[in-house]
Amino acid sequence: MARKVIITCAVTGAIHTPSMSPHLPITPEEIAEAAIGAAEAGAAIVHLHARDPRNGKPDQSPEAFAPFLQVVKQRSNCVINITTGGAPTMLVEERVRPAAYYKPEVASLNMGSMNFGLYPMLNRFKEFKHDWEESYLEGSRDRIFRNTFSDIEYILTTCAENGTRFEIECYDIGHLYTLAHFVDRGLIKPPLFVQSVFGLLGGIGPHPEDVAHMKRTADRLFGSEYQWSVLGAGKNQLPIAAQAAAMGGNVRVGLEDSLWIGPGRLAKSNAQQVQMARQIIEGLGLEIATPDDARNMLSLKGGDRVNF
Ligand code: KMH
Ligand code: ZN
Repeated sequence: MARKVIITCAVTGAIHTPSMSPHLPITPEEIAEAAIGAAEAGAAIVHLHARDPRNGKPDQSPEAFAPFLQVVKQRSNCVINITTGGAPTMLVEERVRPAAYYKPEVASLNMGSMNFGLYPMLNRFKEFKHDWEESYLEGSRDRIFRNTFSDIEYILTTCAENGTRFEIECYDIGHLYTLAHFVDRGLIKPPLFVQSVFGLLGGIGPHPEDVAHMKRTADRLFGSEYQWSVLGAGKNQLPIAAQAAAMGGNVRVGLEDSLWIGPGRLAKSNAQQVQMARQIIEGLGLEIATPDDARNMLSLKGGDRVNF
């Protein structure tokens, strides 16, 4: 039997701003269409953020999520993952509110405080439609994406009692050790879903050796008790997906992580990146996981046990 590979699609996020691509989903309708399109193309999990439809600014109020959560749930069986990362400008109490309220099957969980450098994108993008965009990017020179031990514990205790499990985002090797610490304390239970992030300025780089070292370390710490997934930022997205799929991993794509489908070519949709990931996976003789496969692999509670 071919191994099954979970494709996660992160459709909008909080890294890119509306002026960077006309294809970045902004409104609830666009976010819903993007998520449903990604699921139809083969994503088992959709990772969702919300934005203010008037200006595209990241919005972590539970009300901002309501209009698309219900639509995606009605039109797709995909696993819905709600961010607790929100944006690096937000504090943890604000960031956790949508996941605490909607009790999704999966929520993201960021495993360490770090620099989160978005300002190099100012070299490429120079004209902005909305006032907040340039200062948001520029401000990342002096901003810490705060995820202290106490922040992580707060998210874990708030969400775990709802049966929500986690997409555990690890941007460096030390984050794997922080995860091992929380596993030792019994606050996170296997099977772990480790989303390792490569090529984000402030975290580990995108070199194949970085990917191999992440996997080696996670194998040593978690053995068979974890599912490994990768996310390559920007142009690293598909090369890292291909490397990790060949090494036994799962993959994440989506416009949250990369606006591109090839050198200098903007992706026209999230589904286009999912199709590309699917081609790579199937080209390797592997199968894509359905949402129910992903539920089995990650021991999720089921799409009928959420609060939306
Ligand atoms: N955009 C990713 C690098 C979250 O939503 O919790 C980080 C992320 C954070 O996905
Ligand atoms: Zn995210």
